[in-house]
Amino acid sequence: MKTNEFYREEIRKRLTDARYRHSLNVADTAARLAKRYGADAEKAYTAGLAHDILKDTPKPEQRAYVLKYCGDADEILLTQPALWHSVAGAEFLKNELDMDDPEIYLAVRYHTSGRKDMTLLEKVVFIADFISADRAYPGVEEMRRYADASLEQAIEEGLNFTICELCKKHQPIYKDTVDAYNDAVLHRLKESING
Ligand code: DGI
Ligand code: FE
Ligand code: FE
Repeated sequence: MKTNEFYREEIRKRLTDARYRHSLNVADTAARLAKRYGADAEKAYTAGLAHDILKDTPKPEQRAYVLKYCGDADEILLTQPALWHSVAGAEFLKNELDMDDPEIYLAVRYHTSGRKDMTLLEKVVFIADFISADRAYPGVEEMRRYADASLEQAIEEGLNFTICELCKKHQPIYKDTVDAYNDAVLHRLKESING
């Protein structure tokens, strides 16, 4: 692991000003949610700052990192450029920038798709990306209220929104996104059955 200053500069130099501002906002929101829900606020901040590290890197380079580090990449992953920066970013941080924290790795790796059985830190970063100060889509205020009331509910709403948007555009849904959605819905259904 290198110093915070080292990572901050490595992240900043790879991003446009707007994307770096987004990353600072996600870091702040992730730290706040971490305190609210009992996750490690410092790790949440670092993961939030790092989550989009390769988002502005040329797509062929992102894909090359996916191929290099992710031997089991499936067809959907390999054909959906929007998914590459999270997988490539996590591997890049781990293998090329010596960031050796497994919890931060997972939070970056799954920040776009989610997955079944996300850790608390993964959930915090996933939702921070939806509600950071720079987000202005219709419904963001409602998402912010969900995030303060229940992380689980916010995740279900976020995944519902993402899957609906992808369906409208006739895009494939990555298996981890489907698993994350089913996980969130089943969690709620089981809770209502069990009282
Ligand atoms: O990097 P950000 O813009 O901050 O946000 P993000 O990492 O959540 O990326 C959002 C993009 O990823 C958006 O264009 C939708 C896309 N996406 C998310 N889940 C899936 C997906 N695309 C496909 N094809 N399949 C998914 O499961
Ligand atoms: Fe992202
Ligand atoms: Fe982001």
